[in-house]
Amino acid sequence: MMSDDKRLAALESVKYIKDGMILGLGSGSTVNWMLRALSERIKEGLRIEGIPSSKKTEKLAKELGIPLTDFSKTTKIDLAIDGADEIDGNLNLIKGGGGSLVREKVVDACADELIIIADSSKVVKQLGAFSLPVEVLPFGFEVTVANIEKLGGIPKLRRKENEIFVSDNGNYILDCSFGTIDGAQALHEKLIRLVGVVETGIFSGMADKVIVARNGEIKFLTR
Ligand code: ABF
Repeated sequence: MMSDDKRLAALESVKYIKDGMILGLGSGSTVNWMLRALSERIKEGLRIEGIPSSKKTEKLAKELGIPLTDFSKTTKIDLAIDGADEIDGNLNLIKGGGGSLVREKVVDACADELIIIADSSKVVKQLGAFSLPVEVLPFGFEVTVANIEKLGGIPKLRRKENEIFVSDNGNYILDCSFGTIDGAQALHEKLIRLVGVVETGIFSGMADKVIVARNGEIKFLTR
């Protein structure tokens, strides 16, 4: 069962959390399992402070009694634990399915170490089956759509319950199909230069370790 595997990967990641750490808290259902396990460790006396990467994560962390801090208090994150939508053999990631890619990238890039947790369905030979989320400014997003199309993408404005989805940062998300993505970082660099693009869901060269669970077994992927 995929959710059991997500939970297994999450439980394994909590072993890497040490007393006194500042933790980057990612987003998504796999991370939510990690938050629940972390909450139990805190009840047993573990002292950490977390910086959440989305309003959803912040809400659940508060409900679970996980002490939180923010970048106004510290710009040092010892360890970030996050999920992913696709993971290739070089640990390039596609993230953003949950709409939190911008804050996730800020938190994950700041961390001294980034651990990604996932079930095996996320591991792919090549990125691209999952449409690439790109966060864009609402103003003039139609121009950004046209510019992404010129790069060969097929952008689709993300909607939620028939409304345009708005990120925690007040921006829109374009889910862009590029087919199989050969050069993830090169594509990111083309996209990030487009006026109106805030951030892309390509996380290249960031993950230090990936904990993957498949049918109850844990595997570790490293770069
Ligand atoms: C988050 O984890 C997002 O970037 C990504 O979409 C999500 C994966 O979702 P889940 O853990 O629910 O499969 O970091």
